[in-house]
Amino acid sequence: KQLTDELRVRERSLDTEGEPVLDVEVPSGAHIAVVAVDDRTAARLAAKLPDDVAAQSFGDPRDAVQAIGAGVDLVVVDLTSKHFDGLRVCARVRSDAATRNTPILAVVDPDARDQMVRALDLGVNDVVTRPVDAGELAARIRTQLRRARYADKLRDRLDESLELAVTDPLTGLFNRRYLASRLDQAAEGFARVGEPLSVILFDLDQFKEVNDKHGHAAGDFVLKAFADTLKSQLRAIDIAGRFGGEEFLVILKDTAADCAADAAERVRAAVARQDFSVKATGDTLNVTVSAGVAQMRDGETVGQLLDRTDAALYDAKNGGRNQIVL
Ligand code: GH3
Ligand code: MG
Ligand code: MG
Ligand code: MG
Repeated sequence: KQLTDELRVRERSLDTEGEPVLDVEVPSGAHIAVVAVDDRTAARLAAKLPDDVAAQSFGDPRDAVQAIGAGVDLVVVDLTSKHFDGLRVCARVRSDAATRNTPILAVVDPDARDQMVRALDLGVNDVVTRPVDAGELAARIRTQLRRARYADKLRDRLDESLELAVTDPLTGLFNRRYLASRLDQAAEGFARVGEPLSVILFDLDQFKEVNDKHGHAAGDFVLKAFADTLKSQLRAIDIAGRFGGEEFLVILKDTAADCAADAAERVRAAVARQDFSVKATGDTLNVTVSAGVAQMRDGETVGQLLDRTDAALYDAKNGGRNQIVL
């Protein structure tokens, strides 16, 4: 409930139809790079910038593309010289990952309409015509800086929302819904190119007892500690998540069953020797985990694969727990 409320608030703040919800201030002290055909032209153009920005001018496009990185907030490129391919600089700024979203302002000749169109096609955000009026330049810069900052904030909010939507809040691992979608995806990959796909289903042993004897908070603590161990024992490309209460699913792409079983055994052994004392109470808990492992077979559905994994887990429990069954 709390999570859905939170998501709804975020959703509303992402809604660009209504009132702008994100307040963005026009940044002062912005770093602006000015690029022109030679040092003198670049310096003259830089002199028209507002006083509250930090300007750096370049009379050589090679120096410019080298120096323009994440620290630059806006780029002004003078396209009016025949001897200087300013559009190349624009293209470079647009294609580089660090500057992909950096606003570009182009200076164009008022009668060179095709040049202006090409610049806008290339992703230049706005143009200002020669002779450059300092007031107009300042206004266009302010607008672009504000727009860029707004877009940055939106991107951050979106990243946060997406992360929330796929994360289990207690353990920080992926949640069941996300696991299901990744498993479907991996199964498609298996069906298409036959890349081996294995899954591990972990279930903490006698976990009800942990709650009963030590309280729900201690139970939560164990779940978190187990999640950390799980992550640290697996490869970064393995997809680990909380499948249910004290059940954890791991999707191992491009992995055969014996390797998956090795990984599961590594986790089991780590948990068995891990000290699960609860800091707050000083209680020492004896925590173990069981797991079922299965590899996807030809013609099998995801549901059938999970059923076999579950059956293997059941065997591990019946076999005395603290063990892996393949
Ligand atoms: P087994 O070895 O057969 O798996 O025994 P078990 O006690 O672990 O199995 P059972 O399924 O009977 O109990 C699971 C317990 O996990 C019951 C439930 O209260 C607890 N649980 C599920 N989710 C959470 C949670 O988010 N926090 C806490 N503290 N406990 C949880
Ligand atoms: Mg269970
Ligand atoms: Mg259990
Ligand atoms: Mg059980």
